[in-house]
Amino acid sequence: MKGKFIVLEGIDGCGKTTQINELYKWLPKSGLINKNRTLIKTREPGGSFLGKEIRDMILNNNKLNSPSILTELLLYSADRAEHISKVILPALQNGHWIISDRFSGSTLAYQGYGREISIDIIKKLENIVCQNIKPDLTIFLEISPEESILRRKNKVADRIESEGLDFLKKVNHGFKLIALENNWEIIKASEDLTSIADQIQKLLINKFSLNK
Ligand code: T5A
Repeated sequence: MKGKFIVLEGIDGCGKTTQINELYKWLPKSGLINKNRTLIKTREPGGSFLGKEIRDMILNNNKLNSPSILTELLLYSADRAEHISKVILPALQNGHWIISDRFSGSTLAYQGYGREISIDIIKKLENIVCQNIKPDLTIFLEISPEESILRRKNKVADRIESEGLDFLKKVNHGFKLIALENNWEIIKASEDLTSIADQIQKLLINKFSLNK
């Protein structure tokens, strides 16, 4: 039996990590996952052994040695290829469940709409990288770029987070278009943590309940 692949997407600080941690506590008790299967919590970039090194390379805030935008795209793609081959694909083939903080939608939003690399090129690259793997469910946590910046004001920004408001606006616009085009579930993530967690749980029950 194939496992399930669930992805949370959104701009920086929208609450993906917070909600994935909530899901990671709730899902094993939910009755949705078969008893002999496990739940894997992962992220991009950095979900594989090699990916951790790629993550450091991409997010390192050394302005003098920033990668070109094409190199940046290829590094995110290399991270994803490794993540899929070594973590996601084997887990799904063995019936396990995966929740991932970001996936290919982030590349379309950040490198496509944010950096303005051709969407067509990114989609072609993703076809190679993703090896026919598609999430069973993607949830877009939607907050405004202004709120994103406010939420992260006490945190040291990584290289991508340092791009500022205008960049974030382009990425957010991209995420909204991608979400509509791909029928992602959209949740207003400016609400309180518990209400968002409840909405995510309801979505999963509706989609994956064995009684349906
Ligand atoms: N990237 C990634 C690309 O450019 N291309 C790609 O292909 C991929 C995969 C990755 C960076 O790389 C870029 C995107 C990113 O810039 P990351 O580690 O995923 O980096 O970074 P972020 O998404 O920026 O991670 P953050 O941890 O900053 O954001 P989260 O996980 O969305 O948010 P979270 O849960 O850590 O919450 C942020 C803050 O808000 C509070 C939390 O307590 C925390 O302080 N918060 C709330 N406050 C009020 N109400 C709520 N409902 C809240 N929920 C959380």
